[in-house]
Amino acid sequence: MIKFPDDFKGILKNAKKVAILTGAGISAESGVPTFRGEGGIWNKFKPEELATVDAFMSNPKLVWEWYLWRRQIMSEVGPNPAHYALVDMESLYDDFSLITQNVDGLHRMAGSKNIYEVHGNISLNKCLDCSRPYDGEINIDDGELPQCQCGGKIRPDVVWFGEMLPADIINKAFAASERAELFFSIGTSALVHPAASLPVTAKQNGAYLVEVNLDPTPLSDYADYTIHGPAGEIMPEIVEKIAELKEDSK
Ligand code: BJW
Ligand code: ZN
Repeated sequence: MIKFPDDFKGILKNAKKVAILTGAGISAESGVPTFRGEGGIWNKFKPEELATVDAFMSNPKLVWEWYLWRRQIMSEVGPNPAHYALVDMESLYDDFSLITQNVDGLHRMAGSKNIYEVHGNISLNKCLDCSRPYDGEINIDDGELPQCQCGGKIRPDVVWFGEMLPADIINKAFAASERAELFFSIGTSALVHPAASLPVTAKQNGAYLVEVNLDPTPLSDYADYTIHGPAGEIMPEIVEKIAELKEDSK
């Protein structure tokens, strides 16, 4: 059972503009490994070995093996109660933006609408050189890696370290954070920038900042309210409370 202090209840009931930032932790209960911490995929693989252009240039087969392994996991899982709670939450607020660092597509699969995927989508491919989308098969078994018509190497359409985030999407994510009255940071270690700056931007612009995470993060002491626990249990309880508060005030 979560506690609902008065200031939290007040903002849940009265906020009109809400923004959410999600990270790998929201998909953990679906069976998608997180990046860091216990069970994190990067306990086995160092990020700088795999999620950079340099790594891809020097060993594209290894990087593709990693992505195909993750695609396989993601093709076998579905949204969990936290994803579905955010679908319901969207229907309770006039201005609702769901910013996700996740590349797994589970928010879309659950039915959320106003989504900003700031780190791309693992199911898409593009050319390393000209960025043209590529929807052919990726078959790395024969040693031949897929190539664009321009001759460039085909890569997953995700954002690697040292790369710019898609400008239109991250700009909209910052705008939503600046105007938010209520901001939730859910299941992210809040370490990777610029996404990790979004909750700070929101609070600096007057939002009430809530963190939902299993463990403490650099944001925990800064947030107005921090709830430690699994997102799949916490988020449905919060959304049920919002519906109840709004119903009572009718
Ligand atoms: C649960 C749970 C449950 C578990 N319930 N909770 C400013 C300061 C310092 C550095 C930088 C800076 N600005 C830029 C940088 C450099 C760099 C960066 O941030 N480095 C830091 C690590 C120090 N950033 C970049 O390079 C970015 N680009 C950029 O800034 O471009 C401009 C530029 C260019 C050139 C030079 C300089 C600037 C790009 C970042 C791209 C990140 N890409 C990845 C890979 C995506 C593709 C793929 O999936 O393979 O994105 S890295 C990886 O980390 C992935 C994630 O989206 C991201 C964040 O991870 P997330 O989601 O937070 O997951 P975890 O695992 O870290 O945390 C899970 C959390 O859930 C934990 O807290 C658990 O406790 C919790 N949890 N189960 C609730 N059930
Ligand atoms: Zn190309």
